[in-house]
Amino acid sequence: MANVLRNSAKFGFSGVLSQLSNHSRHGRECVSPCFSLQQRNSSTSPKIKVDLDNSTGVAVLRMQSPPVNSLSLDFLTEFCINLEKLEMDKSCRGLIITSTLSKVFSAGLDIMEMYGKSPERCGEFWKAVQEMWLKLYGSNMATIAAINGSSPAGGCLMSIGCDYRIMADNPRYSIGLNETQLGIVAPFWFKDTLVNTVGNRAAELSLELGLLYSAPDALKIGLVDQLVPEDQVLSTAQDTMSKWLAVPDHARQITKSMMRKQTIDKLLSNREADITNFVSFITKDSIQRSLRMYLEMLKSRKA
Ligand code: CO8
Repeated sequence: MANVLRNSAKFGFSGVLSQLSNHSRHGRECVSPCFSLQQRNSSTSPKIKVDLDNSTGVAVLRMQSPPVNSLSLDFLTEFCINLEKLEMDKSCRGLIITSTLSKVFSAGLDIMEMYGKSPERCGEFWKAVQEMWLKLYGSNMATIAAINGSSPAGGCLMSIGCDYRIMADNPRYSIGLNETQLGIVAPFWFKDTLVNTVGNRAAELSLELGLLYSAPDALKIGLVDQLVPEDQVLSTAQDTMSKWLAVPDHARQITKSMMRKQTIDKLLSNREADITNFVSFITKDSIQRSLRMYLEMLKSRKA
């Protein structure tokens, strides 16, 4: 989408359209899965596995970082590299994100990356969080989160960064931006993404109270789009993706850009200030104390 936007400035709207149709990865060519001709490209890095099916143009990115797919600096770096590779691969038109772990999609940001770390390291970490969101929210690919477990905080951000969300119909799984429960504050671009997904009032309640929604409640407020039995999350995502890919790419991409550009630009033009804010906030003694108490609570739950 970043390319579409750049070209839109350079060539004007019709120029972009003709450019796009020249290189068209047009929807209807490869929507129906043709298993006999299926060709797969796989890549595995320690925390992420990607399978691209060349016959459908759909990649499945599996997060496989036990115990909870927390978003550490290493994880985010791998995630961004994989996303960038897929974005540049003209044969890839759709991306499904899911988890290999039982019960957890992603536990969100790795709290250990925010606890007891130097300001420099915190800044580097936050830049990687921004990068993950910018790449995902602005992706040219159609993106679907196949949420097969709990997805708090940064896990929820990753889910709402996608175009569509399918969640396992399991009342034990929860999703939401629960930052205030940790004594921290979701930054404006987390908030904007949530508002764009569920509307202002639901976002306000959700953020102030740090609510984690059960799967049925998440469906009620529109935080997820569909619930399906747990063993059908991925197959439903694949079926749904074929509908998204039936729409010509250029029309879908320009529309997506129209919906999301303002939100993305807001972070792009405040990126450094956002890093400075994060670092000065997270390194405060009072916030470090809140994080320590939260970590202790997580450990004591197990005991
Ligand atoms: N980061 C680091 N470690 C974690 C995290 C995490 N986010 N979540 C869990 N862990 C650890 C646990 O401490 C535990 O460690 P150990 O085995 O050493 O005791 C291990 O992972 C397994 O955890 P559980 O036993 O709790 O696993 P369950 O399968 O029972 O539960 C859950 C999985 C539901 C994901 C549960 O672990 C949980 O609720 N985790 C906390 C999730 C959370 O609150 N994340 C918020 C992170 S903050 C964020 O993403 C946005 C921050 C924005 C910053 C803005 C500042 C300005």
